[in-house]
Amino acid sequence: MRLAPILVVLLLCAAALPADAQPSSKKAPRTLTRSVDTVVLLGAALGKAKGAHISQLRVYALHSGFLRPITFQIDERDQTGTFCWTGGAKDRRRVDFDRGKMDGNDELVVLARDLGDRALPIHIAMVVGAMGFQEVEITDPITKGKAWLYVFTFPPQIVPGRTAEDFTELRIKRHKNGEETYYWFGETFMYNNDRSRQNAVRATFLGMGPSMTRDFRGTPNLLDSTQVRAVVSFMWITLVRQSNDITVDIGGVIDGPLRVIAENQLAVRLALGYWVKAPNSYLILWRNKMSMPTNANCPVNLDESDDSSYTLCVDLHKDNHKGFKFFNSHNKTPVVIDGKTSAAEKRLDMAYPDWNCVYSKNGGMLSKFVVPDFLRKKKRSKLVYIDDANYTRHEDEEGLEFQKGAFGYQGFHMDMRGLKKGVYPGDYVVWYLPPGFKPGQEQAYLDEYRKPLTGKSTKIAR
Ligand SMILES: [Ca+2]
Ligand SMILES: [Ca+2]
Ligand SMILES: [Ca+2]
Repeated sequence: MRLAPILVVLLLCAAALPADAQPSSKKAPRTLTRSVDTVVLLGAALGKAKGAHISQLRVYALHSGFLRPITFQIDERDQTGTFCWTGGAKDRRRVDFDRGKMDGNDELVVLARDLGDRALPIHIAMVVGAMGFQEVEITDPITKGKAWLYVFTFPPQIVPGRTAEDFTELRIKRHKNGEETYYWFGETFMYNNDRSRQNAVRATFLGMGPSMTRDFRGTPNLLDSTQVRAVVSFMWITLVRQSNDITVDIGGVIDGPLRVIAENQLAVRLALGYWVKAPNSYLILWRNKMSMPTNANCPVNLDESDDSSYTLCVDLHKDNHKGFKFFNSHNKTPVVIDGKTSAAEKRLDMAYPDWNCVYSKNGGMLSKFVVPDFLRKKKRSKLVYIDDANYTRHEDEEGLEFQKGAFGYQGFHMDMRGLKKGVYPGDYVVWYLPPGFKPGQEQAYLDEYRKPLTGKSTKIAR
């Protein structure tokens, strides 16, 4: 009860405020309209919050004249930029050099939809017990719309509890034979690799549900599977590597309320002792998407002749594809996915797309395969789209898919002929669209990737 007098004084201050003098935020209301984004801010942009112990920080936003706690996550990175893994492989775990304080390369994560109006000193004074605070102004680089958040520091004895929401979760089920199933839970979706257990991130089940659902038993599976096919020709040999030859193990993990970051330990054996690996690569699960920033290390120079390519596609479920449509950056008029190739589908512009989208009234997927420009522009780089219940692919013959036929099978084909040995950065992003999605709404998601919200520490208005 040592703290009681301080609290009493603070409570009296708040109580002394006459009801009709309720501070208004009319001076600087939120003008930020973006709401699908997750915002990532470097510690360097957090002013006075830097140097504080992370366990003593809480994040607030001003709504209807009151500062209220919002859900946040702080992930530390060490001096080499490596995330300070708190879970996953034991030998990958580490602590930051400052042992848990906020420094320049640590990252604060918040949701754009939670951000609020700009606070006045009178609002700040109502946050009981805080030792200090920092205002952070968030700006949409496209519209210049603004919103604010407030990072408060509390004495260790009286740090308020955290909000209870946990939008992202990775659950790993270990089977008796040593295999593992990875369940990736977002806010309104879950996918797992249960039928392809050597690849932690290959989806063989996708379910969509109401916000914060964790039980997907009885939820229809929307997918057959994601499928990858790599062809590499070098030193007079041509190798084909399919989904099942590509192993993705997970190293370190950080599993917070707003994102799960997992180290991607991808490995593909070529031949002659050559392996494709992916140093400094991640699988990141967000509230409404999965992103996979990857540095692919090509260990050999690929031949100019013969085929060298990488194909990354998704096939929908043979029964549960009904009601789905497809459109993309080059084909804005949706075509119907029904296992039959229509005239409109035959006329699709097959140029390499910036993005692809499949959607129904129950939700959908918006995907982007980001590859180096010179590969995207190669002549044979293109869209893959097949809607034909009788279609048979290589994968079918080799038993790598689970259902015969192609139902809105779509994705990206990247030409790699002549690729020089080296490390190539790329990213694969899939947003899981909530029910009610309509064409045109994809722009909000694409803006998140193309023009992320920015933040800087500011002094409060007086
Ligand atoms: Ca750090
Ligand atoms: Ca730190
Ligand atoms: Ca069709």
